[in-house]
Amino acid sequence: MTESPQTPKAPSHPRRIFSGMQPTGSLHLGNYLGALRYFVSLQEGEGERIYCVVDLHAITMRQEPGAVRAATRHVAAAYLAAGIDPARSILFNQSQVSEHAELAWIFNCVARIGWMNRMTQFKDKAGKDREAASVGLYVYPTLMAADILAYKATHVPVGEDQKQHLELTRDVATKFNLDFNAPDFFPLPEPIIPAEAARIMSLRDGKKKMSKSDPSDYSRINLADDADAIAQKIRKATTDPAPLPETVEELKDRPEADNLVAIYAAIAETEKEAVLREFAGQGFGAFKPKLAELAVERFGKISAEMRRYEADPAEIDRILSAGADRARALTAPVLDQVYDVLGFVRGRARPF
Ligand code: AQP
Repeated sequence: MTESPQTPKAPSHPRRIFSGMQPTGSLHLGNYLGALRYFVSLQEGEGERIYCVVDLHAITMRQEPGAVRAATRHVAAAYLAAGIDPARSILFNQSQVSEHAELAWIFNCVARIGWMNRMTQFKDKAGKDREAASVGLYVYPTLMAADILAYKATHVPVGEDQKQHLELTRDVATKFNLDFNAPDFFPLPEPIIPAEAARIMSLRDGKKKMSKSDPSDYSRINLADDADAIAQKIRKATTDPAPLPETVEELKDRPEADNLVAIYAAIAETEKEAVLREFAGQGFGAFKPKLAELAVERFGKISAEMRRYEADPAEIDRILSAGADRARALTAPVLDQVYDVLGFVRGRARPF
């Protein structure tokens, strides 16, 4: 059948979803509400799903080897407890699939220093003493581009904070395709950032995002926290003395209040407006116990499942290793093609 001008062109790259999380500490509510819950729901849709524990990213900051290994199992347990099914998604850790690092080197030679200098996450994470930051932290975005493009992934569910890195991934793909005269070799991956995806802030400081590596455990609700810990952290969360207002605009200069309302809305899968309609005029003495109740109800099962998985590290290792075999089957041919494009030979028995 010939293609008429009306027939939409078939996409040249099949839909493939890739995303990852760093094993840098305890996974928290922000990781879940901003990203992980979408990883799970995407299992219902079309396209292959590849979910990674990005341990090579973790070592861009100093880590104890034993801690990375434990955190890798912890993140894998969180994926599984949240509902990632290894039969429907490929679940593995990055360091077992060497093509990620291999492609990252090539992308270091494609990306420009000026691009890296614009990355806000480097500035945030390096802090004041940039000279002392690792080179790996600086080129973190090229490794992320390699993670995605080693699978020729077309869609990447991420939190709002990762949008800039995904734009850089598209720039790397575009430049590679152009530089090596390989049109459409790499797809230009699209972010999946649902409109309602929440950016969850620290329970201690409403202007800082909730983060795994925040030294204060009271700044976040960990997915592994039990009911008592969740309730206690919400009770102690920083707030102001005013009651909840009637409109979202009135939360603008009250970051901590805004954050707790946003968390409630995200867990209840509703809008902040709806939360304010229910709680306007009430103080935090009334609101916090309701939020704690909701959080315990929603996360109690996940945290119990996490503890169950974490009690069996051998089973987690088996799942990661089987996932890595499946991942390698996808990345090896892509790297072979990349080497061909570059004029290299990749470990195959043919003359140079
Ligand atoms: N506070 C957050 N709100 C919404 N989404 C968030 N994400 C992270 N924090 C929030 C999303 O979770 C995914 C995994 O993140 P990551 O492991 O790659 O690292 P990160 O973004 O640097 O997350 P953390 O928790 O802040 O870790 P550390 O402390 O190690 O830097 C991403 O999709 C991210 O957007």
